[in-house]
Amino acid sequence: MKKIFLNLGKQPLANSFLSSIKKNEFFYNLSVSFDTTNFLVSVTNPVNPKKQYTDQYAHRASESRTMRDAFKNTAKKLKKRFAPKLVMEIGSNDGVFIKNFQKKSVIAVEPCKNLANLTKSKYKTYPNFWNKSLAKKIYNKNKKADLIFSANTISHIPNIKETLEAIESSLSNNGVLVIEDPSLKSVIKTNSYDQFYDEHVYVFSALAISEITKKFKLRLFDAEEVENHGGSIRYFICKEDAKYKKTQKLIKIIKNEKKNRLDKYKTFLDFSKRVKKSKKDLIRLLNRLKKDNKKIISYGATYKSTTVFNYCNIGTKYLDYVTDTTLNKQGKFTPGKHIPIISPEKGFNSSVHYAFLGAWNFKREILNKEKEFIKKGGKFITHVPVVKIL
Ligand code: JHZ
Repeated sequence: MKKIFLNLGKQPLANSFLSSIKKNEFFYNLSVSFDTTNFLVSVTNPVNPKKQYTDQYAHRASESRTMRDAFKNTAKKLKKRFAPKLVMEIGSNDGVFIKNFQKKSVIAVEPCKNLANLTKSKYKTYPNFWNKSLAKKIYNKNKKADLIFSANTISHIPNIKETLEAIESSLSNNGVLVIEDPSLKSVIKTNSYDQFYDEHVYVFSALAISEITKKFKLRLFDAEEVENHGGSIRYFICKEDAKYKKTQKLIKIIKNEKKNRLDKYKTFLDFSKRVKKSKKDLIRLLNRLKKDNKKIISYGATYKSTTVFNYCNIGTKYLDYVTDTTLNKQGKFTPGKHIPIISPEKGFNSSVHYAFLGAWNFKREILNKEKEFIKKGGKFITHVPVVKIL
């Protein structure tokens, strides 16, 4: 049974960076539920993917050094462990993962045409949504895949049933599905409620993945906690009768999730109380800084900050602008709150007193890069795990 535990109010699409401020912007109500039967945490009423994954899609996975390195290492490890002959990636974005494989051994699936265009000249790229009919088309033309990889994508597809069925039919007998998505344990522990937005339809736990895969002739046999995006889990899944044995690592992760009570509704109700407090604390801090005439900006026009700004009602009253390195976000306005986005070269300088870490998941990379700013007295603000000045 699905039970709502969090209401983050009216939200725009996290990806809808605006070229000009328009009046009829699309908003939906963002509430999050816990399913007491399979432990799945999901957005209660998901948005139609056709509205989200358009040819205007903004996020480029290779925009941070941290992620470029992470994908390179992951590819290396997977090659060594599974020696796949045919690799398929679902949600290949700008090709940051597949570029670590030989051209001929890779199939890319990417519904956003602007992104698919970036990889199609080098790799076999299907510019389509992942579903059963696409899967059939692909495995009829090619072979079945020995490795299906998907980072930050399976959690984005509302129809998990069809997604997993299509994957099961596309895997070779001992093929492996490796998916990586933000971990529920990290979200709850670090109070990162901004991991909930329209695209993050699910925030998975090993408990939930284990339950749900069982229903589709698949089996979770291994998992690994990784630092990516503020704490993610990489899941290793195979067909139910494949050769892989359940690992101790997985058993430990599931045990730990139970210890953290990720199978209990009460855990999420408590989380929801902490989220309300985080909102109050952030507004209080920003009001205090504004009273002292401080210039505050935000660092990284993340999808996550769309949730924070709209839930906490943070607009240009508090933040002068947002800086972001992504070219196609610059010159635009943030969804819902319409804060201008500019390049760091233009906006990240000594006139800034405080920078809210929209990209808190890259805290280490950013603090390292911005030593000069800190040396000159500039400060960062974060809301993860609690609202504070760093
Ligand atoms: P980042 C996106 O979410 C959307 P977002 C998506 N739904 C998802 O699941 C995750 O990614 C994985 C900028 N930046 O990665 C670049 C700087 O300006 O946290 C990015 O625009 N300077 C697919 O948007 C943004 O910040 C820097 O030094 O929440 C980071 O976005 C660095 C490091 C980044 O994902």
